[in-house]
Amino acid sequence: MNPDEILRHFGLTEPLYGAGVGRESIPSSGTSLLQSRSPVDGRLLGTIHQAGPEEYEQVMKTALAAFVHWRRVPAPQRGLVVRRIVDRLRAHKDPLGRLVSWEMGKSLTEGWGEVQEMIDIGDLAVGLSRQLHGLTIVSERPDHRLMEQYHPLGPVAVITAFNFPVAVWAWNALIAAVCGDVVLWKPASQTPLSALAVQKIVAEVLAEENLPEGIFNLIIGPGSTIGERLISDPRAPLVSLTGSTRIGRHAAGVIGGRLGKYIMELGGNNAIILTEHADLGLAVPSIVFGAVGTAGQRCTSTRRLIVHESMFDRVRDALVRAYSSLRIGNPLDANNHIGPLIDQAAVRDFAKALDHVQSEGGRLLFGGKVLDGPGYESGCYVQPALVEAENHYTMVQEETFAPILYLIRYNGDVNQAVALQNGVPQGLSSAIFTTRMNEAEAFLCPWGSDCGLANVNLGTSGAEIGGAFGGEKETGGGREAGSDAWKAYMRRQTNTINYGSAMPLAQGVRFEL
Ligand code: UN1
Repeated sequence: MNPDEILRHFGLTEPLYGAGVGRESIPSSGTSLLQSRSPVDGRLLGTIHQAGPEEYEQVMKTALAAFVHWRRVPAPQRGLVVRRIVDRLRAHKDPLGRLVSWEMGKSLTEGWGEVQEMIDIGDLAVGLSRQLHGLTIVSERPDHRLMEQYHPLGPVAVITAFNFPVAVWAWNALIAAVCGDVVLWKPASQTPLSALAVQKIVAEVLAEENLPEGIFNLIIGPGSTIGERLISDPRAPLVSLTGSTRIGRHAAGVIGGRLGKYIMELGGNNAIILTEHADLGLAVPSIVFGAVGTAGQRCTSTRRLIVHESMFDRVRDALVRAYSSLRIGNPLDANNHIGPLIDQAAVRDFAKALDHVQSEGGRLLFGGKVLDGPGYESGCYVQPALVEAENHYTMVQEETFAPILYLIRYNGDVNQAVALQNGVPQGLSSAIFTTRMNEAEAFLCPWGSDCGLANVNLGTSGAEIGGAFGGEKETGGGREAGSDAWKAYMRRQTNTINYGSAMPLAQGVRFEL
């Protein structure tokens, strides 16, 4: 299927509009156009009329009206609707995965993997729809009951990044939906067509179920207008934002200023530690996938490798060998390991970071070229880079969203490696390779890794959806996906019920009339 066929398959024929509450999108009154260009070969995939303030208002009003209905639907029935959406995603896995690959540039196996991630979280949400539970707590007063309930929260704003153009929506939207919320989705400007395809799939199911429009909504528009409106709108009690620390810091200020709730999933600077007891047979493929998978554009991508001095030369040589065998090119060709970066701006950031780190003393060990010539006409392909560096370099302290792996030596014990791993402002994902139990436990213990994700003998990326996903420090502190992350999408209410005939006060306070 070529991109035109995929878009036709999803009924995405021009004119395309950025605002949608149901099956038909809302024609935009504004004139702002957004072009989606494929980083694979530079072709124009489609042009979207972006939403303006009027469409925003229409979407928000429809969402609020839908919420009034949706929150009354019993949660297990909401789960059945999500189940139908998941069935439909299963049926569309191939074309949707392909569209993600064309529009974002990730390899096709990762494009399919991304749709699988949507399916997995959807399955989890269906199960969860029968498990939304609070506690009951013993009361200190006779004939009293104390309990907690979780109630739907309202419209949830979901702002997603280009690197997982559809899965991160699903983590948020499918969980929010079983919780009884409605969702307003603002996707990244680089990947609007993938979002439009998902909106079509979902709206189709809702129409078949005779549900009102406005449960799942899409608003494609510039961050400076639509994004700002979403974060400052008190009608959206929760904003879930995936993006850079810079954007997250701004949004957290705005949302915090109105005392709204947020889930932030921001930058990572993820490290793998290789101790002197690491099994390199396990470690090397994990490092390479972590560093070059999705062309280094996952928030969980491996950016730093902290290697014990005694292993350093062996590891460096093994990585140079592995990097030499990587095939870079069209991500829809299964022979290639790595596709393009998202756009030429990302390529410029990659080149700038490499220049900068070398000016700080970093040594380029392999790669780092911007590729041109046949197959690379889009100008978005680069050769992944290996750089020997030190942890305190400015560039090593920052997240560059590109395939650059910094190799850092240590010569002490595991605690020294952990201190280096923790010695950055971000705190998303981390990993250690060791066959020694005491080293693994030192990494996982309370004074070990300070990240939201900490793995033993596997890499930093590719988390399953069953666990809570997110990180500490500048990563923003939010948690999405599995475990009890659903609680953030609901409001908690504590209830005290008196079933006796007296009116005792708590804390033994006496008040008699
Ligand atoms: C992201 O890069 O924003 O753990 C999400 C992973 C994927 C999700 C990454 N399951 O790499």
